Amino acid sequence: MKRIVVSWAVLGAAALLVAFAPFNLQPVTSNVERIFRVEAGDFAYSPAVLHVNPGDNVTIKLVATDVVHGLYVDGYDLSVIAEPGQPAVLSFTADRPGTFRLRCSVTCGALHPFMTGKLKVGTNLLLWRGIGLALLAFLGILTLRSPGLPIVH
Ligand SMILES: [Cu+2]
Repeated sequence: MKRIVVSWAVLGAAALLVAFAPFNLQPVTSNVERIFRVEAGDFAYSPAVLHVNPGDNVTIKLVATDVVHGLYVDGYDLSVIAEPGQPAVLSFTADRPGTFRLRCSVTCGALHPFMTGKLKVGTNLLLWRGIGLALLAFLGILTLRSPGLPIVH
């Protein structure tokens, strides 16, 4: 009987750890070259969301398809401006995890303030936490079915 109580306490503690532990204190760095071709036109970026891992070397080739557009990366304080027919390149190391807004830095028309995108730097923590919790729930079911689960002692 005592064994079941202990194992549930262990599982509960593990669940809390998986759900709330600040894993991003030590982000997994990958140092991979990530090259994106981003088309800027019609008040939008395509693709609008860029995913990279912390530590990646990111190169964004900005291609303006109608008028002059810019791309400013919030948080990194970087920008680049591309004229039609003259792609511009922005390279940097994604050393700050988080989600950063991309904004057009050139007043390009009426919808210019809405010309935004996102740079997401980081592994998908929510996904991994979800997988971890699912595994723990599975372990919990095993514990229920066999009270003498050997992982306790
Ligand atoms: Cu623009």
